[in-house]
Amino acid sequence: NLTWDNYYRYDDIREFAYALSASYPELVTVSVAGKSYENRDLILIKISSGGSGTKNAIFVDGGIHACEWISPATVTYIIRELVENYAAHPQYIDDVDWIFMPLVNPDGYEFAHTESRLWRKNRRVHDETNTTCIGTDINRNFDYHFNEGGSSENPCAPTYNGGQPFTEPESRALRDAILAEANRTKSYLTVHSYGQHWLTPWGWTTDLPEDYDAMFALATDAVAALTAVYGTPYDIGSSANLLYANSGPSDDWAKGVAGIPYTYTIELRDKGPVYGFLLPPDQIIPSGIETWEAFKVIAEAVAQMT
Ligand code: 0X9
Ligand code: ZN
Repeated sequence: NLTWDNYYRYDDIREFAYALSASYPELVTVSVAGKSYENRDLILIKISSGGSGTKNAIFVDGGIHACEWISPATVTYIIRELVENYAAHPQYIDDVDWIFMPLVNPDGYEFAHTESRLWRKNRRVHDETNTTCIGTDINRNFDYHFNEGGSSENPCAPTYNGGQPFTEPESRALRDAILAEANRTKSYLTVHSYGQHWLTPWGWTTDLPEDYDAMFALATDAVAALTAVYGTPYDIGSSANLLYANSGPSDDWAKGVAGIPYTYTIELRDKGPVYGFLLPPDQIIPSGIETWEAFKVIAEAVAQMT
C-alpha cells in the first residue's frame, strides 16, 4: 500500500490502481490502455460515480518523462484523495468524470530507478536508424506541428522526436485514450517537473491560443489555490513564451487536434537548481496537497462548462 513517503516503482503504482478499484468498485475502473515498448501495461484509471459517460471529464497524465518522479507521485496522491475522501467532498467526483494515466512511460521510469536517474525518454530500440542510441521523447512525438523546432532528429538526443509522429507505443496509447473521451473532456492536465510553471500551449509558436485569456484566467484561479497552501509560487504563461520553443508535445496536440480547451502542462516542484528532478521524497505529500487544491479549482470550473 502506498503512503507517499517515498517514490514508488511501476509495480507499486499498478498494484495501487487495482487495489483502489477493488476497494471502491463503484467509483474506480482500471483498464489497460496499451503496452509499453518493453511490454508493461499502461494503466488507465477512470473515476466516476455514474451518469453513463455524459458528464464533463478531466484527463490527467503523469510520468511522460522518466526522471520526473514527483509527477506520478503527485498524480497518484490526487487519485487517492479523490477516492478515499469522496465522502468529504463528493462534488469532485459527482460533478465530473476523471481519467488518469499516472505513468505514461513505465519503461523509462524503471530505467531511471535502476540504471540512470536522469533518463528522460522511453526505451525503444531504433531499428529504423543506424544507431545504438535508445529512446524517444514521448513529448516530442505527437502529430501537431511535429518537428517544427525544439525537438531533435538525432536518436541520441534527449529530445529525439522519433523521426515521425506517433512512432512510440506510449504516445499512441495516450493519444487513443484521450481521443476516446475527447468530446466531453474539457481539461487535459499533463503533469511534469520541474520549475513551478502552469503552462498553456503552444510550444511551436509564441503566438497565443485564441482563447488564451480564458485559459489564463482559470490557471490564475488554480495557481492561487495552490499557492495559498504553503506559499509555493508558480508562474503562468504559454510554453514558448515562458520556457522555450518545442514541438510535438502532448498538450499542443490535445488542444490543437483533440480540441480540449483547458489544456495545461504543469511543471511541479521545485524551481531548481538545488533539487530539480532529484526532489526529496519528503516533498511528495506537500506537493500532493497543494496540487490537489489547484485540481479542485479546475474540477469546479469544468463541472460548470457547457
Ligand atoms: O520540454 C518539455 O517537454 C516540457 N518540459 S520538461 O522539463 N518537463 O521536459 C514542457 C512542455 C511544455 N508544453 C509545450 N511546449 N507545449
Ligand atoms: Zn517533462
